[in-house]
Amino acid sequence: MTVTLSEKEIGAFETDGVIVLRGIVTPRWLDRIASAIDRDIAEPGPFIHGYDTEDGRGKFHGNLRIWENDPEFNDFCLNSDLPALAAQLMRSDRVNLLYDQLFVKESDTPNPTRWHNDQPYWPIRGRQVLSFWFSPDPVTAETGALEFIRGSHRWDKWFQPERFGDTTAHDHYERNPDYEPIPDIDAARDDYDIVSWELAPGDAYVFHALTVHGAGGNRRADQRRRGYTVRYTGDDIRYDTRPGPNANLQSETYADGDALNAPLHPVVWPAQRSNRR
Ligand SMILES: O=C(O)CCC(=O)C(=O)O
Repeated sequence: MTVTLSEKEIGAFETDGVIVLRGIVTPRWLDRIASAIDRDIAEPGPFIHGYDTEDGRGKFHGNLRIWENDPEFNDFCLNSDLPALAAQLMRSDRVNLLYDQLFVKESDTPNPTRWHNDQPYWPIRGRQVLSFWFSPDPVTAETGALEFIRGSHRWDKWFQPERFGDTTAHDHYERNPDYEPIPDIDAARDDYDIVSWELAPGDAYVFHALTVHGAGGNRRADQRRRGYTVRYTGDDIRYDTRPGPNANLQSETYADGDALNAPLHPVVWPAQRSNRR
């Protein structure tokens, strides 16, 4: 049965732009997701965007929109408890799947994930949009736990997307004059309210699309960090044709200002009988 979140948890998400929910992905789902991740690494879907590692060590596999091609990710994104949790956190009557994404740092992969916020990468406007991020592996500071700047979603700043590293994908980001360059956060860490948590398998970070976040590399020689994230939108989200977003997330089926109502963004809450496999 889906967890009912407390007003305190929802309020913390609204104020801080990030919370941790413990034990929300069941062991059964975790097993299925772990196998699906390994399948995607072996036979990646079309949006693979692996990054070259900094000194040839380790491996950083990235991919997105994988739910469209893999039945396990599909079932999870559409039919797990996440849509009901997203509806509560966004106080939204309706939830659509935006897309899902992998960030797998194999053991001994030095690449950090640069500081950024997500919404500038996405062709949408509105406030009701969030991500769940979890891993079937234990996540520690040493393996690349995510770090967040608490409250940064309320800065209302849109930072210019940049690539996360040299990549096999053609992800060039058009400059948007309304976006700002991300400041050098690591050079002045004490000036920011940086928070991070270690995760056990089953725990998840939930964060707003404007919350600034990043991660260190995976410094452990014996521990993978298979990060999987699922993004959902709520009632107030509209398609936005501004320059800047990731080309693989744009769609010609929409005009500027449209609600997300194409099959690319299925309604997942209220639960739809047609989503059941
Ligand atoms: O897993 C990572 O290193 C980065 C994740 C991230 O940036 C995201 O899910 O938006």
